[in-house]
Amino acid sequence: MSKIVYDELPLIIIKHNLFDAIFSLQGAQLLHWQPKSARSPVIWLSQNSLFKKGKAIRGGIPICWPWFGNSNQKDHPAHGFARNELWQLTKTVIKDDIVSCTFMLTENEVTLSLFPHEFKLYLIAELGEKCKLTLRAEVNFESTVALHSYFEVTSIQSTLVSGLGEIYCDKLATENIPQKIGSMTFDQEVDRIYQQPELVQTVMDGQRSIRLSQHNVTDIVTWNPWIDKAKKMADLTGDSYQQFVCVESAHLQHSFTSFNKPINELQVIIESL
Ligand code: TA6
Repeated sequence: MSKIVYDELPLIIIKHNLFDAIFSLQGAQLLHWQPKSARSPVIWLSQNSLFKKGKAIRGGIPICWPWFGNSNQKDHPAHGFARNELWQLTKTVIKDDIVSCTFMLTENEVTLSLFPHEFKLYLIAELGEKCKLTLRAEVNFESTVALHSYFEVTSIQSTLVSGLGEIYCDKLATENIPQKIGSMTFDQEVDRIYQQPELVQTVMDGQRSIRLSQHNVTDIVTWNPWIDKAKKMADLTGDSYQQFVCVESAHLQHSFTSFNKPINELQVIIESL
């Protein structure tokens, strides 16, 4: 395990006999995970992403907290501040079959100006042939959360996501009607929140399957910007929208934490099959 600085950001590089992984300390963001058994990375990262202080990295698994989406308050960053702040790597355990890293973020001047509450936020990442991510929030105030995961696919047009359930809210005017209820296929921009997902989703692109096992997740968000929106995104190259699909583990419908529920955890286990 080593630490480097890439452009403006400190990265943690892990080379293990079972997998390779990279984290950004900004956002405790998993940027790369490829088990030795996988033919290509499981997690997608844009070739055009910025690595600048305070700027969101395009790809990987951004942590959206203490709010998901756009805030109703001026100057509040989309998807909260957790992905833009520098976390601490507080614990690392390296074993033959697994590497466990615990990252922590707590309040600072910037966060207090946006969210006037003390808090502790932990990401416990357990990497091996599987990738288990547990997000734990300790704050006696309302928050919502999402692990905004970008998964690498051969081609978005040949991708099907199953296990989504049948109830969803579509954030777009023109929705992409799935070919099969409970599954999602992609032939235009998709931005959808599934509100009664199954415990397991599978991302299939015809070459491999990625299985997602969820714990304490109330919503699954599926997103692909498609052609027009991708063209407006400086941190996406040309047709790179075709190489990823976002399938996000979220807790949106009701507070992830609140005064009555000051501690809560959400977890996803990712497997490349
Ligand atoms: O998760 C879907 C979404 O909320 C989309 O609406 C789109 O905004 C995407 O997240 C990416 O957001 P970002 O702030 O990372 O550009």
